[in-house]
Amino acid sequence: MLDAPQARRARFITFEGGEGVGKSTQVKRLLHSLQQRSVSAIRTREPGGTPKAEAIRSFILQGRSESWGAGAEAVLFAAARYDHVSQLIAPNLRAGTWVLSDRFHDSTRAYQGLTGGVDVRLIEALERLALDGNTPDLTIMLDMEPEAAFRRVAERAIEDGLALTGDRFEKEELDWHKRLRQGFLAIARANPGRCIVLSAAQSEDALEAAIWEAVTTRFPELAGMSPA
Ligand code: T5A
Repeated sequence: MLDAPQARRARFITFEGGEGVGKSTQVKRLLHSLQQRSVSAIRTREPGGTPKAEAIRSFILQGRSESWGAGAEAVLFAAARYDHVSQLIAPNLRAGTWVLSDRFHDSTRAYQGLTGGVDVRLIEALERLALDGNTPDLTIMLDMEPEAAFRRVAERAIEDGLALTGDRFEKEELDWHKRLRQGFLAIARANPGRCIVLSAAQSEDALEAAIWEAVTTRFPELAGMSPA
């Protein structure tokens, strides 16, 4: 049984995984489930979440930093994260609001570190500066074959009537995305107390139920709350 102060503590939950695995979809669904139970909660994303971090997002995803190399891009992601944590995430957690983030520091570990080859000492030093102790309480890793996730992204582009141009990272080769997937799984194995891996190759409803089960198991204070 949790004591009262612990029961009231706002939680920080991150969603991670490769391109198109369904992170944004499930962040929205979890936010809805929390708000239905009158839990104060917000959703945000990385890179981005604050005006300055969104400016860095546009710069990177347009490919303008690509020629600078993965190390410089890791620094840019960390600069965006520093602003995001200090201006949005930490103040909300302090005020008792749960924060759900669509990607966070594990994306830098996986994309720039394990897949991009940036020295782990740089990744860890940037992480310490940017997070300033705000490590997620729970990280939900959504895992599936990159080929299947790409099909989803392509279908979404067709439905939206958009050309499938892809951002800076979506353009990488399939092999690169397979290594990325292994990188996320390695992070989860190394952090079993924080990370849970769920198959993203199930329906949106089934995955939502699996996430809710994982969240209520980790935070039992939610289990007794009925939706309004
Ligand atoms: N990056 C980011 C780094 O390199 N380092 C870093 O430190 C950080 C923070 C961000 C890019 O930046 C890189 C990683 C990324 O390349 P982004 O636009 O945020 O760019 O990229 P993604 O996170 O990949 O965003 P996507 O929108 O492409 O993927 P999502 O959020 O995983 O997927 P979602 O929910 O949008 O769903 C995709 C499609 O699939 C359908 C949805 O309706 C949608 O059409 N779908 C499902 N279909 C069937 N079954 C399900 N269960 C489904 N769930 C969703």
